[in-house]
Amino acid sequence: MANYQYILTERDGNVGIVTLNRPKELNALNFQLVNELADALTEFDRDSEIRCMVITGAGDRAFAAGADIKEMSDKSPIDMMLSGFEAWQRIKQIRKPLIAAVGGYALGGGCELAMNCDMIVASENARFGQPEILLGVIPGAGGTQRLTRTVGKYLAMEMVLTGKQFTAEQMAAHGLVNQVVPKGEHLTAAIKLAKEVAERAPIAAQLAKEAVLAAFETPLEEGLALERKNFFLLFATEDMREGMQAFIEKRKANFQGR
Ligand code: CO8
Repeated sequence: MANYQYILTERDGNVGIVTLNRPKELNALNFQLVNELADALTEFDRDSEIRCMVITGAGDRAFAAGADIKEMSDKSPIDMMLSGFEAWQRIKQIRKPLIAAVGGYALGGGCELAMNCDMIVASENARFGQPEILLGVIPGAGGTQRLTRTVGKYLAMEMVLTGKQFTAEQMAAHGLVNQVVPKGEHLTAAIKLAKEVAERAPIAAQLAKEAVLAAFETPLEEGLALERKNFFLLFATEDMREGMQAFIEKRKANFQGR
């Protein structure tokens, strides 16, 4: 792994972990941090040993309190366009499952980063919000779209129009959080979930992620066609033979990612 300034990377078995590491600034997402994050995730995505990834924030106060307001405050639209968005696009294109482990604030770009992940595990002190309107702007990394498609129009409107914070329990009740765990246990719980995913057939996991995400972007017929194509494709894998044979032989499958 490259030498990063604002993130830490580690591996735990087949799980790659990236920690946003600006705890004094509540892990505010400056441009370099988001770039480093995209680089690290891309590297784990290419690494055949890694089957699932977890993103978390350093310290106990925040996952990420949003884009770095101090860095953004004097930027022009073109600055934002040129330096801000390519890295977010790269994060969106990660093929392996991503889990957000959220403790403390997940605000603005922090909430959007969590929503770029495929599952969200949060501790009971987690707070989610889209406070951009308090700064005179709106979410810019998918908040208006992913939030609305997940929690529905009315709660999304309340979050985006008031900038208010919501608890992990509230977000879980609206389907944005998979698991709420006691304070300080979000990373352990996320890694446990990641290891469960990492035990599954890796190619199937990637094609499943692609198919589920297609539900956000395509009409039903097109999504069903993609699902069928991915389903048929998996019959070309050794893991499919292994999975079905293991069932027949009443043993645990040993998936190789081939
Ligand atoms: N940017 C920069 N610095 C921050 C940020 C941030 N988003 N959040 C916190 N910090 C810094 C504070 O300035 C402070 O630094 P210092 O000690 O040098 O004064 C330090 O972190 C600790 O923060 P506070 O003293 O404010 O801590 P409090 O406990 O009083 O408050 C809050 C915690 C409520 C989280 C408060 O810090 C806050 O409101 N932060 C800003 C939250 C926010 O508005 N986030 C949205 C930002 S806009 C955005 O995310 C748009 C996304 C677009 C993505 C696309 C980009 C290309």
